[in-house]
Amino acid sequence: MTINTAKSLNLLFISSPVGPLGSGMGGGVELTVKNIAQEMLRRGHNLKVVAPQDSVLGTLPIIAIAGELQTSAQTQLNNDPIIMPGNAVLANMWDYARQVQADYDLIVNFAYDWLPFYLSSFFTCPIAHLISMGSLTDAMDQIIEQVANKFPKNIAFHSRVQAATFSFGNQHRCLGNGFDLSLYNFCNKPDNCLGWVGRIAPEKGLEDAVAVAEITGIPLKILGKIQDEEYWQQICQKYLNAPVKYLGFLPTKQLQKELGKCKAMLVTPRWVEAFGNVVIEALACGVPVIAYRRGGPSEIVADGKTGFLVEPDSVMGLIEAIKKIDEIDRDACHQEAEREYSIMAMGDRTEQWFWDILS
Ligand code: HBI
Repeated sequence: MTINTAKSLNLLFISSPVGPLGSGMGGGVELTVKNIAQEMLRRGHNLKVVAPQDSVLGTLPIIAIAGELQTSAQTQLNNDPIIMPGNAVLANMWDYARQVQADYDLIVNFAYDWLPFYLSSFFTCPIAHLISMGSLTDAMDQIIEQVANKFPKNIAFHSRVQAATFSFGNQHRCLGNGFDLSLYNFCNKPDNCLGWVGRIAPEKGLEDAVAVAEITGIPLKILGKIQDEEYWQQICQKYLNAPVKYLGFLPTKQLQKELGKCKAMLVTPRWVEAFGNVVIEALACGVPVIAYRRGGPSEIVADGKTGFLVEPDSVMGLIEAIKKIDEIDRDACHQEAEREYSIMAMGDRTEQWFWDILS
């Protein structure tokens, strides 16, 4: 069947079941869904976003579904069984998709959950899966591999290093990510402070950034949702004198205003971050990024050009890099974001993926 690429597609996006869009519980996937949806509408496609109730996504058309939220996959152990709560919002979202699938050309799954992959063979409408994290559990690895074998075009990752955490990953497309860079203002004159942005949870390694603040005395601004309260309290107790300021989970407009004033952003993941949305947000504001050489951020930061890559888990490595931060041209950071990670660049890669699946 020849696909007329001028044709507009009818797209159904199915969001993550871990929290309402806009709550911050969905982490990076919230921004990913919003940005791709916004760009597909701008390109003239028709689109609806199915998401847990109380989701808010700007002016995007949401179909709100009730039900129990899903446990976050990161909290699971490698050989944990698949857990489905009673009246699961995940199941309810996909039952809705089943009912309306005839009205759509393509369903796009953003959830890192077993069910959407398992259902791929039961739907007549093709399902595209954008994988939001690296390998976490055996059960997810197995079901993703089954779909990758049966529908090889329908699997995409954000980064090569994330794809490489799956044994079958290197045969699939990597989309990077994209951001509405018009929301981020370039700041050329930073204050003497550092920034850390992300979900506050153990896999994000915030304690290392706080340790840097305590050792160097350089103030650290912390932005993001406190997902693990106990973990946050432990850090506050352990680093009582560190010059840190928690600014909360801010909307993009305020986040970029605070972030832009930083002389560098520290990225301290303990796990293989699939991508690193916050890295792009920093670069877009002209803020160099000092990141552990681990996961998605190590694929985005050009060492010595848009920041520095550091020995993973080395606080001293972070401090050494901070001393050299003036070598980095803040304008080069902004340029890189524009070239590779604009919403347009991501839209091109994503639309190409959709046409590939449908061709
Ligand atoms: N856990 N079960 C589950 N499902 C998801 O879709 C999911 C998650 N944990 C985190 C997450 N999605 C997002 O924060 C990704 O952007 C990482």
